[in-house]
Amino acid sequence: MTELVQLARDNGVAIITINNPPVNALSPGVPGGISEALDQIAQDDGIKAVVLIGSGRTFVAGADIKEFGKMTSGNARGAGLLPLLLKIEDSGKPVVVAIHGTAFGGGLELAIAGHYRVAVSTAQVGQPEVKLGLIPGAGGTQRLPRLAGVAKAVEMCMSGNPATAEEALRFGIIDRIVEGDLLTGAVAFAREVAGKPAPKTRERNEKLGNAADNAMIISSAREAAAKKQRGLLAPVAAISAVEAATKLPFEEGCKTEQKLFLDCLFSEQSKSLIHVFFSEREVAKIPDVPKDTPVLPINSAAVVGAGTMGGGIAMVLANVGIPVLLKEVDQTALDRGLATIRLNYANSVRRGRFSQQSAEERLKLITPTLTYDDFPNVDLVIEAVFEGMALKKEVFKELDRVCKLGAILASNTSTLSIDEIASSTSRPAFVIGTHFFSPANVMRLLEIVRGQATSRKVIATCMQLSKKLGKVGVLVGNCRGFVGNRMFGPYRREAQFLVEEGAGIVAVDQALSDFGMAMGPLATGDLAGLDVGWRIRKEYSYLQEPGIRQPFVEDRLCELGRYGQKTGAGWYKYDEQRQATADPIVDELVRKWVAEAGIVQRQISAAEIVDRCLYALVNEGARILEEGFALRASDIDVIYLNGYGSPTYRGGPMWYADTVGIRKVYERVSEFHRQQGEIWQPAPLLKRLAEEGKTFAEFSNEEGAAA
Ligand code: 3H9
Repeated sequence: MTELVQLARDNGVAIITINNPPVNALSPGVPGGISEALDQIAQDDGIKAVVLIGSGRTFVAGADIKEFGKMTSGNARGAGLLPLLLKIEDSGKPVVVAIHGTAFGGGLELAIAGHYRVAVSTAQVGQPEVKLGLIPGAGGTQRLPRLAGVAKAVEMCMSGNPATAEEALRFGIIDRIVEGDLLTGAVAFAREVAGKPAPKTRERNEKLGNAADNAMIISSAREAAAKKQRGLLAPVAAISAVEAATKLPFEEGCKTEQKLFLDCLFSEQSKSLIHVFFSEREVAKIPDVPKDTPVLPINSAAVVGAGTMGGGIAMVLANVGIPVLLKEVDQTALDRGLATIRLNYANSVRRGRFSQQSAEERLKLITPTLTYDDFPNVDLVIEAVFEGMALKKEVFKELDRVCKLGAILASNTSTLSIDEIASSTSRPAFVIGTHFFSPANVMRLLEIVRGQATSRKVIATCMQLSKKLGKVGVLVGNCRGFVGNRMFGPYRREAQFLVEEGAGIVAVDQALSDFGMAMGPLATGDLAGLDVGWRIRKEYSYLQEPGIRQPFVEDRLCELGRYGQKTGAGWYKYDEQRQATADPIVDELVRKWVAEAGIVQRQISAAEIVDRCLYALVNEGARILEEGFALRASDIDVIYLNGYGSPTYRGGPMWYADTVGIRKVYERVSEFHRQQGEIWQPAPLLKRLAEEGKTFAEFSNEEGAAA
């Protein structure tokens, strides 16, 4: 037997332990090891029952995702698992699977091939394959409905969301929740069932329901997938695979599942989603801030500014139990901020996210204040005042005066220089950017901006804190707009140019929404408020190079008071419920302004809209990468996926460029350069990679960069 699987005996019960840290993935060697153990058990007359358990922090988190990239149509069939699962099911001695941590993907498929399952109360079970663009590929779509019923199986396989132990018990996925030591409980259970006939999951057809009910379940699942999982192939395939379980005998159903699994496995979507999975873990790895870097305790915090962002950030902190002071300059602003927080919490209670009691507890953790009196006690301050350098510097000067040494002073600025802000303090090593995205209590992204002097300890603390807050923290360098907004500028610039050149407003947004973006760029502007960018453009107008084309329609809309959703009109017009409709007045105005500017309009295809907007992102991303303001291309992808509504199944803009082919992207960018002038100068890195036939991913792996 391999080191990955161990066999022990306890008075007539065999204990098979999977030992493949960190998550006991079913890497090569694990299925073989279990199979060998079963062979030995079959020959040992002294053994009456079997317990299968995982060592370390979890049962089995699934197939080894790293192996998927190596699979070809020749070697991918069930990744060697299917025969093992039949062997477990056919074992003459009952197999009790003991679950702690997670039984995910192939891990749950392994578990439900056993005759019984016991779990600790904190365990979770799930088929998260769709999140990787896959479906269960080792019988999960066929066995799960036989245990949990068709509706629950469809829900789990199409959403990828896990069930708690309690839920799993209720649905028949597990048979008992064990209090106390799991192995002891599992062995006791095994003794209870030893010698009795053991049920084979694949023969348990009683929960498969009837044709009419199943047709309803399947059709409403398809409808929901089309709405909520727009553009994703795997959920649709998962539904079809469970449908096969309701219509075909087990073996035939497994064949259908295999075919659908392989279609998914070799799809571009799955490769992109697997890229996303590893990118989101890679992001935490910072070459000069290793895992063992000491961190500072964050037991209390303060937020300066109770506007939309400040209030949201205070909620984020309170949500994880960190008491937070919320400071404003006057009572009216403070009251307004608190009222918004109360409303947001009430909405969460109404939507069933948490209980009234929990909302009250969170609210109690937020202490409103008009002074800095209690600031000397806090471990972290996040400044979220109006976006203006003079004001930020004033606030930081004050924070420097009142806060204890060792407190982290963070700014939520979205564009301004962290170094300049830090220069107003006597402790730039403790100053950092924590750029939350709106709404702060919802969006997962947190750009962590490293200044020249920011200490490693402070970076490590903020990275750790981001995880605690349920955010994906991405370390970026200190350039204007950091990574996300610096790239968003050219992206939105192109959207506006396209409108000036003759593409309709709706056509621009529709093309990008069809590409998979959560929202089109013009509608996004309306949501964020067009006046925000307008003000920033005015503040930085001295930086604009003369002779470089600038979009002008949005500024004109702002001059007319059309700031977007908040004023009921922007690119679109909005009703009371903030539902957008096209506004012919804007079309008319655009035509007039464009004619006055001497721009001749033309027909523009959806493909050109997508290329112009996406490649503007990519070209700027390439500059950021080469200049070292992002550590790797995949970090940029993580930013776009979690903060800007980029579709996960395209893997983020840099990955998308890799999949299109850097040479092709470079040629198209060069074409835009010839047509549109200097703003489309290809990034030197894009040119180099195109010439060398390389990808952004290869650049990151080989050369890396220092943020
Ligand atoms: C599948 O099973 C298909 C089947 O139907 C069968 C087909 C035949 N493989 O997330 P963490 C690594 S598809 C390889 O930071 P946590 C991860 O990269 C699979 N590696 O920890 C990281 O490495 P590093 C279905 C894996 O405690 C380390 O483990 N299963 C795998 O926050 C720690 O991970 C899934 O989709 C894996 N399966 O969360 C489950 N899983 O330290 C995917 C993890 O080098 N996994 N790693 O960066 C998860 O959801 C979470 O990792 C889990 C732990 C909840 C388990």
